[in-house]
Amino acid sequence: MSLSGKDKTVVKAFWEKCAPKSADIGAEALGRMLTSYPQTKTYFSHWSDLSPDSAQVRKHGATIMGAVGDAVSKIDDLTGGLAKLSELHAFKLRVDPANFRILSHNIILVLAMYFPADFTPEVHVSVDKFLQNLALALSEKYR
Ligand code: HNI
Repeated sequence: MSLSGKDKTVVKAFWEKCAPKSADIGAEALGRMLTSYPQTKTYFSHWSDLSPDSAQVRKHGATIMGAVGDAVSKIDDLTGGLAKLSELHAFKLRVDPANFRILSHNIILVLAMYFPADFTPEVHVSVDKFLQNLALALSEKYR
């Protein structure tokens, strides 16, 4: 499902609000993913502490959300913009792409938690589509 012009406008405007909280949002989303979907922990077994508030989880959550913000700026060409990151996840990290949906779910949840007033159904639809397209772009190099 490709993003309409309206989806892109909605996502960009909502991201303006989220950006200052990006690190916290990413940390909370990653921490929740690791706790609620413990099968995702296998990829991070080289970390010493996988609990939601650990320094490693917080730091990597910020990294992931930074990449999501970067993807907002590449919204017109997610496949090209995320090609290197897709290659990394496919060939080096070997992350099963099913996990991209799981993380997206946790990101959506945290966005709704942090911005209950701004996260209208309209925003929900467009952000969900954006994260689906982001996951698809990250899955591109697996073929
Ligand atoms: Ni992901 C590293 C972005 C989903 C497992 N990941 C990164 C890095 C970025 C990133 C950026 C750092 C790259 C570098 O060092 O050059 N990851 C993203 C994004 C998403 C995502 C934007 C989806 C929205 N990653 C996932 C998922 C998993 C995952 C769903 C596994 C469940 N990622 C990893 C692992 C690393 C990683 C593992 C390496 C971490 C480390 O520190 O060793």
